[in-house]
Amino acid sequence: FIMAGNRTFTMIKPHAVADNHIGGITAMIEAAGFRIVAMKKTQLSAAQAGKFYEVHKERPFYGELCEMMSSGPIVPMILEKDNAVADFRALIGATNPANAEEGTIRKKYAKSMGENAIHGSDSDENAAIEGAFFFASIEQY
Ligand code: DGI
Repeated sequence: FIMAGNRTFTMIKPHAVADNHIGGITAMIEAAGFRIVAMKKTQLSAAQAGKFYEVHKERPFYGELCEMMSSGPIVPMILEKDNAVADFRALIGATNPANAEEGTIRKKYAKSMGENAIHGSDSDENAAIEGAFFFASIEQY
């Protein structure tokens, strides 16, 4: 039985997949104590990226964000760990890689504010919504 709060959602962004960093990033995720519950390689259309990032639709970078996120394959995952959302935000580091702490995924793999290697849900509610966007229950083990 999985308690609420023990799961988060992530995806490896297109530039990091294109640069062959799936293995390096999933190794950091597992080494930090997360269990991979679901994982696949897929690609979003611009419209699907727009729906995923709908909360940002008024932000100036929304168009650029949707274009970047649909530019190539991504690797979405559901992860499990105690305190998953907060602990995963700590593991990925700051949105702007210039501010990302040593030892974080973004410190190692992010290239810029837009190409920042990886997504991490910001709340338990959004983790559930985002996980369900990509994965059916039969894909979550
Ligand atoms: O939760 P985060 O991914 O750390 O950051 P967020 O929820 O504020 O923004 C979502 C994504 O939008 C972020 O990972 C990259 C992109 N983004 C945020 N701020 C900027 C941005 N992209 C560009 N190009 N410029 C920004 O200022």
